[in-house]
Amino acid sequence: MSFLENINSPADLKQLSRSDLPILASEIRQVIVDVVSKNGGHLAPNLGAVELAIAIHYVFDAPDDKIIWDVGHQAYAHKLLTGRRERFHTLRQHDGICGFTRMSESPYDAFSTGHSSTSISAGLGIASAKCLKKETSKVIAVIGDGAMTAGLAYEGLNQAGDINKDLIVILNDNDMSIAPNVGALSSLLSRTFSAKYLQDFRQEIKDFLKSLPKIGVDIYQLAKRSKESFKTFITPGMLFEAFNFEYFGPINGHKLNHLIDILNNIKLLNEPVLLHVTTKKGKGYPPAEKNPSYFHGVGSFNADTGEDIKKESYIPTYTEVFGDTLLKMAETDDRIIAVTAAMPEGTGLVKFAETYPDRFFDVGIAEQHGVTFAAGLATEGFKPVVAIYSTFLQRAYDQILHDVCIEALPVVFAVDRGGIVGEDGATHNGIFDLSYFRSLPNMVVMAPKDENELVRMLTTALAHNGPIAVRYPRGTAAGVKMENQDVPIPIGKGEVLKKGDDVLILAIGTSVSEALYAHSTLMEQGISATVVNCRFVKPLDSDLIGSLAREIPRIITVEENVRQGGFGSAVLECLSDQRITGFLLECIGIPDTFVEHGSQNFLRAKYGIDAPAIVNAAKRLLLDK
Ligand SMILES: Cc1ncc(C[n+]2csc(CCOP(=O)(O)OP(=O)(O)O)c2C)c(N)n1
Repeated sequence: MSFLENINSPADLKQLSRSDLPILASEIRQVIVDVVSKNGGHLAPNLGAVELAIAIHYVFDAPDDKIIWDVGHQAYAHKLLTGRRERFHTLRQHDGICGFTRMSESPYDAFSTGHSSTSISAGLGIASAKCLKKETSKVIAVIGDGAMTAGLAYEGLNQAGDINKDLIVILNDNDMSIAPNVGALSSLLSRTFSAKYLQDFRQEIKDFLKSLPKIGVDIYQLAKRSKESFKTFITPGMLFEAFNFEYFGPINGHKLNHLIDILNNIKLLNEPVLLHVTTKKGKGYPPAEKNPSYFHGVGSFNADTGEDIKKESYIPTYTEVFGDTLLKMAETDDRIIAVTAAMPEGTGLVKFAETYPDRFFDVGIAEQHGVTFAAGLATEGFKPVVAIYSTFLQRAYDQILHDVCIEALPVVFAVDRGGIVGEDGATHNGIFDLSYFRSLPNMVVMAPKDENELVRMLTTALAHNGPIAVRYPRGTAAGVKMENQDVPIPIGKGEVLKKGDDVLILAIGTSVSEALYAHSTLMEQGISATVVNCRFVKPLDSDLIGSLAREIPRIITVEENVRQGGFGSAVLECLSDQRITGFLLECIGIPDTFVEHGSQNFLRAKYGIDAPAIVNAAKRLLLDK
């Protein structure tokens, strides 16, 4: 029997001797590779954090001690050690174990995560609450160097250092975000100093200071006396000590004995502490060590070879179509600039980055900054295209409003992963964007029905002199013929795809194909429908919608977005503004709930936003005379 099979809680882990722990680590790695190769998931981050999870649970007493895993994408070992071993094979499946930490899943998940860089703020809140409740248990936030590129992390550090709470931050530094990490902090962290180098450097500084006439010797004496002295002057500790954190490290995050010793010592302190741990992303699985970016988050693969087992599709993804189109457009327009927030691969911009390094900016996990940065570029006559997943762009709502929309700056938002994304679940579904974009004055909001329309919408966006968003889904495109790519779509114009007298189906984005399937099914049942691809959520084609609504007063709106404030709401407002009455309308969209993890198609059926749901709505409307 393996060690892991006997562990049902951290108390069982504590029964093991230290010499057993490396064997346990390799058992955990094997389970992770096995399950992720079948279900997909975040492989490389988890393999890098196995020893960290073991050491933390060996030393601390969860769930009294609170452990917060930033992003939560590296918490699989933590899940295996905290009573979820038997259900782990259900990882990321509907009703199974979530790919991130969830308070509702386990008392050992101290905070729900998915979006980056929240752990220090949440940890500080918990530490402050413990202080008010006079509890002495500990709070540990584990955060990656990638997550440290977000401003939110520094807001947390800044307050923590000020109010001096009992908070342990463990910086899991693997020199990688999804792609290689970016930014000035990253180069500070990756500086490793040999003892010899340090000696020589100190001597050089000493000589330099002493060589300064008069003041030099005094400064040298002062520097020598000061607690920080040279160590903080030239190590990453400098930064964290400036925030009033006690800094330890960097230490090797795969050496269990060392980790456990230092955590046992740190546990005795009652002030803000930062432990800097270096780890290897993908540790222990050669394909992931070799290609940590690819194995950051993967679909199913062959566990023996690391090779993708999905069938090669000749149809590109929407992301690829976007990336290739922007690359092509940038050839003839040197004002086009691409901006990504730590996701060059995910947003299809790798080729752009290679071809136009000067016109490509990876701002780190800093969506807010990325949007304001783009606004700055736009004020100077450039055409920034901000490519960010719908869910992460939620962070930058105020920047879109305040820095882009008020002055109607021409920033293009390429909103990838709009709609249900599937296995990543509630934190990652892009089902709010039509509503949040729609609420902003000066904003144009589009969603293509297929990849050909995506290209035309990008042409439209780059020709438009104001803020404009194009929202497209995760996954393979429709596989349609590409035509009229350079012809922009007139802003606010929809297109009638089918004509019929019984019901009017108004659809947007990928819901258009569901509407067309529904149209065929309804035809077979003797019901004729008009299907409109509305293309724009804002401005709506109010003339077209108004005139059709007068002719066919049984209306269905369809969108892969929450119903609140979305496309259907826009249609209702439009009909009411035109004083149109006497119609029946069903809004099909995501009900007022968070959509959990599961496959995209399963969830579309579960939440009633697919073709059968449209057919049922049509029948209900026809019965309701
Ligand atoms: C706000 C936000 N933007 C983007 C992401 C996508 N994302 C998930 S993990 C990750 C990289 C995190 O890097 P790091 O913190 O160093 O952890 P590692 O994966 O290297 O262990 C990114 C960009 C996210 N989860 N949240």
